[in-house]
Amino acid sequence: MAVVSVKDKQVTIEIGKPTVIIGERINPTGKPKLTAELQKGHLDLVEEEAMIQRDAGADIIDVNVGAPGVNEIDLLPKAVLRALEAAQLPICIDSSNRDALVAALQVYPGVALVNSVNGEEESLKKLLPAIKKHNAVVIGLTMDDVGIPTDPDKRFEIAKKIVERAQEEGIPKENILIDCLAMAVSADPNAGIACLKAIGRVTEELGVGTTLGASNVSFGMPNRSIINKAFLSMAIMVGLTSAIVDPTKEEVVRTILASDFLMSRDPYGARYLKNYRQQPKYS
Ligand code: THG
Repeated sequence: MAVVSVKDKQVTIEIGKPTVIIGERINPTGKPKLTAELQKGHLDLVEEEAMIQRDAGADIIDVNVGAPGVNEIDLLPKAVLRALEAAQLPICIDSSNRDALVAALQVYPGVALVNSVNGEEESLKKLLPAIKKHNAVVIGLTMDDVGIPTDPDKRFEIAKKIVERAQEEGIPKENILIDCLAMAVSADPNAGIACLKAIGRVTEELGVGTTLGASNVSFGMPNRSIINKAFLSMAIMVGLTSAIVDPTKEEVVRTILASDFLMSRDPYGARYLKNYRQQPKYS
């Protein structure tokens, strides 16, 4: 069981419990307005998006400020603090810049979720000591210097290596989440099955929690949202414990809550019903 926190607010990520919703909207990918604001160092939009996602049902807010012309080492810590103050929710610190991840960890008031390390020795060497030092929770991507294996058993082996290396560093298993990486099924018909098989093995054999950005599975197809929702439901069936999604898409949140209910991860539908009652226009 992983517990991330900010101040007195805690979020538990645990196998068999409700799927934790990580809001993905603070990410300049495909968003020209947010990109321009971040390039100017303006964080008003970050604050706004943090609150919108909290109100839509996010449990954790992902913060990624990676765009051309942005100094992430300077801006990521500021954006993380702005988002957590606004939403009063734990933050998933998202960057491919390892120095920026460490800089944000240093200012974080609680237990952060660090997104991410991968199976490359360089990534593990640089980030695991900082993650241990700050008692953070880490997301491990099932890829390494060779790339993302198509074989689910090879992805499992990378996950196992990340868990072992983290434990050697003194990071408990509870503080690790594995991302089995959804890839485009339009390019490789087996990509969906491979990801689901890897999630199942990581859940059953390593006993660690998992996360997933589901939207890649539908790349290249029309009506992507229905494919993403179907896939999320399948991933929750095989054990997925958290999902990186846009919570303002209310059907995504409802799909997650419905899947938890069906998998006995939300006994008597307590969370499902709470969400239902909060939305008078539910249809
Ligand atoms: N795994 C982990 N972390 C991740 C991902 C993952 N972080 C980044 C990403 N994937 C998840 N976040 C996003 C953020 C934005 C989009 C998709 C995933 C996105 N943006 C739209 C676009 O590109 O066109 C713009 C959408 C809009 O305007 O609302 O799709 O897999 N560990």
